[in-house]
Formats: sequence, structure tokens, C-alpha cells
Amino acid sequence: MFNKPSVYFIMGTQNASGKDPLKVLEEALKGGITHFQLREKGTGALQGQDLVEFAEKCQELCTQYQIPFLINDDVDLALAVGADGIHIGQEDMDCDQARALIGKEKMLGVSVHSLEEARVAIDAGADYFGMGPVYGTRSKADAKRPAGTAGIEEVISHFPDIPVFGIGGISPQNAGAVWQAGACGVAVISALSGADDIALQIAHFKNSYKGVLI
Ligand code: 3NM
Repeated sequence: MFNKPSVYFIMGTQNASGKDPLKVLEEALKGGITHFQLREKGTGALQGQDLVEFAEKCQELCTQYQIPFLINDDVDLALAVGADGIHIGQEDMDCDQARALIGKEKMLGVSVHSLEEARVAIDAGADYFGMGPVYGTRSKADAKRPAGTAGIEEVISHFPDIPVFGIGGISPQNAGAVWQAGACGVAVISALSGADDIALQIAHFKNSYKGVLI
């Protein structure tokens, strides 16, 4: 489920760079992403039934390619469409509450920024962490300042068994430091949704891991 190198694609309709978001997702699935998160945020975000229908289509595609489908910060939607899990940030609901609502089987991802947050999330049954922003990002309006990879290394040294994804401004060109820090994967919006050839970009991400092994 979290083999290295994982390439975790995150997207909402607002990230599709003018393309059909379902086509973007399918290209990414064909190209070898390992996880997908629907993160529908900001002005013009789908709501209500439109959002449910879009989420169902994402779920169908992910099922077809046997890739876990997670939903950002919307437990009701995740339960309604039978998603494989949810991802929550520190400003969202408590990890304990999220785990109680989704039950034991579904995946729980948590954004953490410190050892303390990591400890709380593990106690609540988190399955993986997202840590960032590693680099500057334009995809999250309220992103914190770029933190580099030191925090990832620290959390992995204390909790070696939990998979950690670096997130924020990651591209194949700068992913090396994220792999070096011990992350199991990169979580990416723009470097994939904005790529001319998404499959090639995924291959570049995977190759950036090989570069670290040499
Ligand atoms: N969370 P891109 S940074 C969704 O720091 C998200 O927790 C972040 O998009 C965090 O790959 C971020 O385009 C945006 O930089 C990632």
C-alpha cells in the first residue's frame, strides 16, 4: 500500500489547468500514480450533488486502476461514495473523531508538522502522514512557510513504521531531498496536473528515487 517510491496525486476540479479533470485523473492512473486524493477547494469548487457525482466518477476510475481513493477533509462525502479513506489537516476535525467516524477499515491520512502532532495522529490510528510544505507552493492558499525536509527526517527517526509523504512544491527535479529524508512518497498537485505528459512526469518522479539509490 505504501511501497517506495509512492507518487500520490492530489487534485480538485480547480487544479485541472483547463483540462477535463477526469481525463487528467485517468492519465495519472494510467501513468502509475499509487494514491489519489480528491481535494475540492476554493472559489468555484463543486458542491452538493455535483460534488458527489464527481467524487463517484473519481472513485470508479480509481477502482478500475486499483488505486486507493481518498477524500480531503469531508467524511460525509467519503462515506457517501465509499472512498477508501480520508485525509485531514490540523485545522480540520480531530484525528480521533475522524477515525471514529470512518471506522477501522478506511485509511486515515493526517498532515503533521511536528513530533507532537505525529504522536497524536499515531495514537488516533493514522495510516500515513503528509508533511509540508517542503518547498514553496502555489496550490494551497494558507500554506505555511516552506519547511524543507528536516521535519520529515525527524518524524521518521522517531516513528520509522509510519509512511511519510513530502508535499508542497515537489517536482522530479527537487524530489531527491524528499527521498533522501526517508519519505515513502511524494504528494503532488501542480507538477502532475500541469504536466504536458503526465505519464512521463510520473516516470520522472519514480526515476528521481532511483537516483537516490545509486
Ligand atoms: N498541502 P503542489 S502543500 C495540499 O503543506 C497541500 O500541507 C500542503 O501542491 C501542506 O504540489 C499543498 O502544487 C499543496 O505544490 C501541494
